[in-house]
Amino acid sequence: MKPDLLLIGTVTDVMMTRFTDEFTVHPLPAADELQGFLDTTGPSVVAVATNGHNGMPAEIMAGLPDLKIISSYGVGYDAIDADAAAARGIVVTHTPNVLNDEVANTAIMLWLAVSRNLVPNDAYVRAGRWLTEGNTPLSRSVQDRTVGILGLGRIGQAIADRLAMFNSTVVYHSRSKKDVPYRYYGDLTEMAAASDVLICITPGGASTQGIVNKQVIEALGPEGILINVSRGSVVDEPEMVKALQDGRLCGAGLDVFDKEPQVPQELFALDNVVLQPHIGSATVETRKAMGDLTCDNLSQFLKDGKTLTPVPECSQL
Ligand code: A2R
Repeated sequence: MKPDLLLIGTVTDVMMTRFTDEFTVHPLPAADELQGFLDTTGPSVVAVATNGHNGMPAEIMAGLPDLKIISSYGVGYDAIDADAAAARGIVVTHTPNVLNDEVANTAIMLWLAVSRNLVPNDAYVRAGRWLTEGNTPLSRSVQDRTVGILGLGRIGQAIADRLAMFNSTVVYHSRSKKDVPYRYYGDLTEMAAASDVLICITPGGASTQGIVNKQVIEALGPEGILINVSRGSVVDEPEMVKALQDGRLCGAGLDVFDKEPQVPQELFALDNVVLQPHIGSATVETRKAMGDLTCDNLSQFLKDGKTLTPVPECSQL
């Protein structure tokens, strides 16, 4: 008898094959069938496979009394109550490191696109306006800028590494000072005031909710560019939208949104923003690596009760 696994969200065929090799897989039932599923099958479910977006709803976790592992596809796990899981002895795993380069590349791509007017210029050429109206306005250089990184962790460091190519002055804000050759700001507003660009790459969740607030946006200022590849919740979205509309913020490159896939409609009318549908890590190569690690964590757990990449809250389990 294979152990029971509850699958939340969709996965690739490769992942599904690996899951079904080792588990009896139960896709998450529709809302009106959920309670029936929890009553009948819930008691035998030992594993959940999910992702950073769908997470682990508390009412489902409560209905799985023998749950032992939640393997999440993605590095951010703000949609999973890891403390509550750890308190029940449930290990939560995620997929750190394998996506550092990809998300860092996405951050740089967004910054270049916003600074150099990539999207409006492309539209200009396609509309035939180059022929009739001549050259477009000059853009702003990404060379020799001060770039503030909010969250100098695994991905933040990969972003900093890339910034050397642009002769950037890298500064950062995180909860603690790191042993790195970049200036640390304990105060985010102060860092924003000193930065030409603010790149957000912290986790989401309560501790970072809206920390890029009105004050930080004002400090970044009318010449400043905001790049968000972390979570939409990190930025006060209504304040950001107003600042972009009023020219109090120069531009923004956004891969994430507070209520995604809903995006504030006001942004659609703005030329100074580049909008992406949360694709920071979404390449064939990186998503494969994330899928492999999601499966490897489950396989390892079945083998010896250990996991490869538990979240910090569960590292002592
Ligand atoms: O705890 P610290 O001092 O190491 O700082 C972490 C920082 N961070 C914060 N900074 C300011 N205020 C906070 N409340 C706060 N909470 C955390 O974010 C650290 O420098 C960084 C997170 O780094 P890692 O844990 O290595 O995460 P990784 O792999 O870089 O991914 C970051 C996020 C994910 O959670 C997803 O939301 C997104 O990127 O894909």
